[in-house]
Amino acid sequence: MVALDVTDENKAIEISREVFQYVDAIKVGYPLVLSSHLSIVDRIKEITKKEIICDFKLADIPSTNEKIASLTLRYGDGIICHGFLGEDSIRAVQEVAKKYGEKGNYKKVIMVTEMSHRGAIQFIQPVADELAEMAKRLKVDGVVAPSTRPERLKTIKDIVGDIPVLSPGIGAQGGDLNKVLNILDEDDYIIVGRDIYESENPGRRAQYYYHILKDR
Ligand code: U5P
Repeated sequence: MVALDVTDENKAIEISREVFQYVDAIKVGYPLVLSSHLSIVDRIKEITKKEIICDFKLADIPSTNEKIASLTLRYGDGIICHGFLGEDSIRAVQEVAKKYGEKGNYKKVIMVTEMSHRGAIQFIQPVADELAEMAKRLKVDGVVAPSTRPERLKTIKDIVGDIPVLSPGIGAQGGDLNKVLNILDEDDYIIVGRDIYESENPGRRAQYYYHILKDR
């Protein structure tokens, strides 16, 4: 999954065209959407025909989460929310996704357990296992867990079982793909941003990851 955190709409489109054949999904976040519009998701989808996940890390009370999720899922195929707000905030997002599902549009609700940066050790890590247990209980469609700390990735993966893991931290954040390859299954994703979109040839860089993952 490529993270398209560029702040120029045209650049985002250009990179999408270069990398789409090597990725399973595209993740957009605030950098791109705030510098353009949420409808950029439609444009990228039209070009790539790939799953688009909106990484908005929802972290609010249920009724506000619900509003943000309703607006976001008009465009994205999935939405990432924080788990530390508690069960009701996640359930509110799942309710929205369910309504879309009833109309035939499956939407994924993905929950953050432990983040990949160093600061996550301070407050999130101490409760991350419990968050993973909650994710499993709520049957979310995916969880985010760090490639920067393979042992934590493994623990969280063991807790969530068959729920797919989305793992950022490879490349720019120092995570080593070789150290997580044997932890991740076929349904899991690595998320790579800067190492692809800041490279001289994003297409070739995405292809590099594609081959490693495909040939393992
Ligand atoms: N992301 C993380 N760590 C997390 C959750 C999400 O890095 O724990 C997101 C970042 O916001 C970025 C992408 O969009 O994943 C990683 O980008 P990069 O470090 O590969 O450039």
